Amino acid sequence: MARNKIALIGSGQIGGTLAHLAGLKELGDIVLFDIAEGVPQGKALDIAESSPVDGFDAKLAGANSYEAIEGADVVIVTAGVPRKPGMSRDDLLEINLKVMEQVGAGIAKYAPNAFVICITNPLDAMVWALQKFSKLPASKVVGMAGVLDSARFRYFIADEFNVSVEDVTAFVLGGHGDTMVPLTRYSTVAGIPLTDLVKMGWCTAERLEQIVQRTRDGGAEIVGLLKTGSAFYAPASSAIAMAESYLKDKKRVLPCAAALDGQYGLKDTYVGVPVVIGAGGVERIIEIDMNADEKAMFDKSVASVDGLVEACKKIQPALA
Ligand code: A3D
Repeated sequence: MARNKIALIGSGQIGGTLAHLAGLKELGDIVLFDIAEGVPQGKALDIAESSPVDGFDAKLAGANSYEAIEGADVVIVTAGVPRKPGMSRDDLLEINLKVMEQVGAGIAKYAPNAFVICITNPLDAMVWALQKFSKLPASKVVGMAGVLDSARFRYFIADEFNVSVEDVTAFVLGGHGDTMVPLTRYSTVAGIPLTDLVKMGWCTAERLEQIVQRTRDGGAEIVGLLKTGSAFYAPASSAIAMAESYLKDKKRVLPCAAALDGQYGLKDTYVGVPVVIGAGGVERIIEIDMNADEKAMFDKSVASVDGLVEACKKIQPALA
């Protein structure tokens, strides 16, 4: 059986980490693509040279031409520019929209059967545009944000309660931005909802709200510390979990930015919701029940995504 092929469009901080993780997990052969000459080639060679030490078999190649991604099973897109301190994700919109146009054309030509995971910000608008530019089926184009936002929430909860991260599940929905919706009612420690843990005296409602807010600000916290770029280890791990679920048909239930076609009363939009990822791509969109407060937060988040999508349509009328 031939190995899977994983193409990484963008070989910066996240792209390089993705290549390393995909190698370590033996997910397949890896192609790093970038417009910067030498960077994808250098990273590919460096990671390949680590393979004898870590004992993984994978071919790694770097490229500056889209032909190299031909026939890829999975394409993970990080091409574009990341945030600098003081920049919001939305400030990136205009530059990265142009990048999505090029990337979409490259995928359409060379990897039309791939499962595509977009990471480029502003996430929900970029994955929406990438699906339009590439014309791939909506079930094969998905955005990574919820896995990362939920992982941050899980980490903060595990740290607060001094329990294993493995026993914390968390649910963060909505757009990937300041309006994301961490759902405490659906987040648990070993199945016990966080709202019950507050009743049991594990922490106060105020403390839980602080953790929720830290989750919303999780990206900015890292940008503020790094000063020269944004988070890349946890974003890469999160996208690899999604790729692995597709390649191994694991059917994991993961919060992802998915194309909605009537679910949650929304159409022609991408927003973070729980989905099942298997060999068919996004095989199912799970519609959870929300109470009035949660629905209000979700609606606010959707409105902010809509605003970005409208901005994309103004910049690129072909998307309208
Ligand atoms: P960075 O290290 O700058 O890598 C981006 C790479 O894209 C660089 O190597 C560029 O040369 C390359 N590039 C630029 N334009 C093109 C193009 N037209 N075609 C191909 N490659 C190009 O950034 P990064 O890896 O830290 O972040 C990548 C993206 O992910 C940014 O947009 C971030 O904002 C975003 N990001 C999203 C999340 C989410 O949770 C959604 C988290 C962290 C970062």
